[in-house]
Amino acid sequence: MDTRRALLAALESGPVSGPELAAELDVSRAAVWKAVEGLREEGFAVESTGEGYRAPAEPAYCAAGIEYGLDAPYTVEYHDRIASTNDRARTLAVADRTDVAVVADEQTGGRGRLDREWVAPSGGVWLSLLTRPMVAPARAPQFTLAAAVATADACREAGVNAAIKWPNDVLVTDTAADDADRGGRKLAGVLTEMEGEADRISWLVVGVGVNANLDAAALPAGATSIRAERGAEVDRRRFLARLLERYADLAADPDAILPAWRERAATLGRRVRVETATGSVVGTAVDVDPPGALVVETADGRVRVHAGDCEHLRDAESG
Ligand code: BT5
Repeated sequence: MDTRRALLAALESGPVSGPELAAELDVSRAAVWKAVEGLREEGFAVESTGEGYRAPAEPAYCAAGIEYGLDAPYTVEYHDRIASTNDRARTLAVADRTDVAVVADEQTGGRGRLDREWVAPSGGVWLSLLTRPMVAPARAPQFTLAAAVATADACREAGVNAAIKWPNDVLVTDTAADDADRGGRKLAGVLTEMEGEADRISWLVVGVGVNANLDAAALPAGATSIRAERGAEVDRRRFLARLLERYADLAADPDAILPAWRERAATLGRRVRVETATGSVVGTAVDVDPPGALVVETADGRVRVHAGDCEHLRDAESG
């Protein structure tokens, strides 16, 4: 472990003195001091007290702040502003990095699926997680589902009644206006990108955009934010840590992903219209099959849809 990481870990269990830590890590006192200064420069305001160095009571939303107390095997790279965290994670993938969470306060060129624009002003949670799971490329969709589950759970813990619309949207669905909203207001989306060989993913970037502390007015029509829903700011540092921890747990236990997704789904049991590359499929969404296909009961029988845009229909609507 490098000195910075070791220092962060040590601060978790209370104040620690420089000389003590230097002895423990077998590095010079100057190296410890440099690590402290480095954390402060990142925005993690380490305090100097009579008992030694102490973590700030309210760590800032920055790389060290997010890593502090994080129980997931990722390092964090933080940007105040960047074009797209997914683009940055792809660059890191090409540079042979892995297990990095790229986080930005603001994106100027955020992307949705099919090169659609993703609006990402300052105040959101914009994340791209680079990993190299040892599975076949065909199983990549399960990570999109896992990210949606992790996001929905983090939103629920923040007090927002979130549910998942297949395959990648996290929605708020708890108002009488739901039907008028065509199934809910969009709180978050997931964009998964990868490169793979025949039998193995070489890198996977799971991009998650959550409208955290934003005004609905700054977002496209039909979108909402955690702040707008709960009427108060969410602590983005804690929120993101929960999301990453939940995602790491699911990624390590793939059999848990589909059952968890089904439990949080707003789509199952609904009438849907799914626009796919080969036309639209209308019917009742009845299940999700591995690795993430939506099973739709249509007038002509069951259809499995692997990719597309899904719209929830009112029950009487036939499309
Ligand atoms: C998505 O695409 O929902 C995936 C969004 C992924 C964004 C993250 S942010 C971190 C990472 N870095 C990136 O560059 N991207 C990822 P899709 O299902 O195609 O939905 C896109 C559509 O959602 C747009 O066409 C708009 O209609 C709408 N939209 C755009 N910005 C939005 C926002 N902030 N909130 C809700 N809806 C939005």
